[in-house]
Amino acid sequence: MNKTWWKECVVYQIYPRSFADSNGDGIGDLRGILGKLDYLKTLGVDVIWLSPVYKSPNDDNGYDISDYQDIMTEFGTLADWDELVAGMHARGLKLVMDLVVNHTSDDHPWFVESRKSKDNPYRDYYIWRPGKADGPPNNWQAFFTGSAWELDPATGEYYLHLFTRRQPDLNWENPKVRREVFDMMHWWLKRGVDGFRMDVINMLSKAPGLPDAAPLGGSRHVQGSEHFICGPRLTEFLGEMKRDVLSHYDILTVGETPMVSPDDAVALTHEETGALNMVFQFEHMDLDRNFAEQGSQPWKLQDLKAVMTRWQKGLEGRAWNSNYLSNHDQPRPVSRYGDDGPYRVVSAKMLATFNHLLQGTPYIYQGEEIGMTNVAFPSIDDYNDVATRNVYRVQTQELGLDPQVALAGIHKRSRDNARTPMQWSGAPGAGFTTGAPWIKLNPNYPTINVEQALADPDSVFYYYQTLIQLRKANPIFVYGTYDMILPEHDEIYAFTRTLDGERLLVVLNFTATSPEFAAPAELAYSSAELVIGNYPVEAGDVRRFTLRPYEARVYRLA
Ligand code: TEU
Ligand code: CA
Repeated sequence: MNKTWWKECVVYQIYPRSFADSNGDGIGDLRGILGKLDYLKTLGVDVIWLSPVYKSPNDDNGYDISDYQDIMTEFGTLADWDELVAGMHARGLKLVMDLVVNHTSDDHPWFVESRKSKDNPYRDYYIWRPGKADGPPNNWQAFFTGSAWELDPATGEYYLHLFTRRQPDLNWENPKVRREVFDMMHWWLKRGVDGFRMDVINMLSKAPGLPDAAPLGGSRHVQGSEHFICGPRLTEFLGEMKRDVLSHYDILTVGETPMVSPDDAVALTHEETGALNMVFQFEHMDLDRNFAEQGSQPWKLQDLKAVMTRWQKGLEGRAWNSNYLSNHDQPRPVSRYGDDGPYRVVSAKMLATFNHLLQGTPYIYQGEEIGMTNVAFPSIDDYNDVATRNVYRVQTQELGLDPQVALAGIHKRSRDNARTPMQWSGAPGAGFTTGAPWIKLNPNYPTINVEQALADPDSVFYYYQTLIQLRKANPIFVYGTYDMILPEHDEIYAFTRTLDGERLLVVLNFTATSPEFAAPAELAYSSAELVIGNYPVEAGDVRRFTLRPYEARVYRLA
């Protein structure tokens, strides 16, 4: 397997709106990020991925872009951006930008032109169709509820939008669109960008004829997705992007790819032939999602083990995993896979051990490194996220769900769980802002915050720091082969990593109980040296021991 910097690095994701506010308007901004680079250096990460910072009317918090080559007014200016990237590079940090090119904002000048008339030169930049007698051109659904089509009165035709109606899909069949996107990518790369995280990049190619979809079922969680997930021209479009743009720079590329299998991922990221370095898969994120009810369901450790093992083995030697438990769209991992009550700190460390010991590049989402938790706001009015508000509206107004039940679902699933401001201190505004934050703080900021974490040698923060240092010092953390052991165990997730005659054993207790670990006979070792763990461990039998709640141990075997 080839050795590359993007396999060895650790990526930290920033959601700029919620990270650090430098001017007291309650909105995080670029100068706020600049002021925290030394904090990120202390943590030890190498790469920073910024969620979108481009001009946007913020229907979907920047994932609706109205100018790809300028900065969102509230976040600062291009000059601030230049200063930020210089500040990163001076500290040896790399910058990955979000590339959102499946769709634009409806405020983008291309769309403003496109909707004017059927013969406008920009008409074919988007996907327009006449309706059928009884409504939209087909039965596809949008991700954030409702039809994926919007009727535009100016021309009496519908345009396609897989996300909100203010996010019209670009027509990638049009070579002019591809040219515009590639030119824009060159422009940023020449300005100093070190890579791209590519939003819903596996949705660029839609099936010819845009046929009606089969009823929902299987792993397809949006009606119509079989006609736009990894569509017929996807590898061609990305191959063109690779030839035209990516291959000319030494960068990190990660595609966000909902609903893909390991085989799909290999097609996109194969060591020799793939267009991208890696993709974000969603199978582990979808285990606790009930698609039929747009709600939650309990997840089982057995399923998590099976999914992760399928990805680890499916990509082994052929492609590279990107490992994450958290991002700006997902509930907080400690509330979801761990315990946000008495075992918050140990379970956050156990999950960190898990994410950093899998083979692949680890991604950390802001606040994860101090064990930030979900939030339960008392009213729907406290929520900002367009997806959250849409689901609540449909559930309470169209499906007749009790508002309290709908709200309880939101507490579990809302994307705003990840978007409450970063908790820097216990001061009013949590050290995030001196003004009124754009979204409420999580009320636990007086106890869970960076200041507290930096003052406590036993904090989640320093555990992450140690994991990152271990990764840098031990190639086996990066390149070791993964093999699961004890596949049938309901409480323990255990696996080995092997490289050049060296072997690590990773033992993780995903429960608040105290299961016993017993090494399988075929795993031969007589001694084991603790590399890292989230509890003090005394000398004793290393083949058989009892785990404490959410305990994690990593041993080097001999
Ligand atoms: O998310 C794509 C995506 O599929 C999400 O809708 C995901 O299924 C959902 O958020 C899980 O709850 C990307 C961005 O990460 C997201 O923030 C954007 O809203 C979306 O694309 C549209 O650009
Ligand atoms: Ca600000």
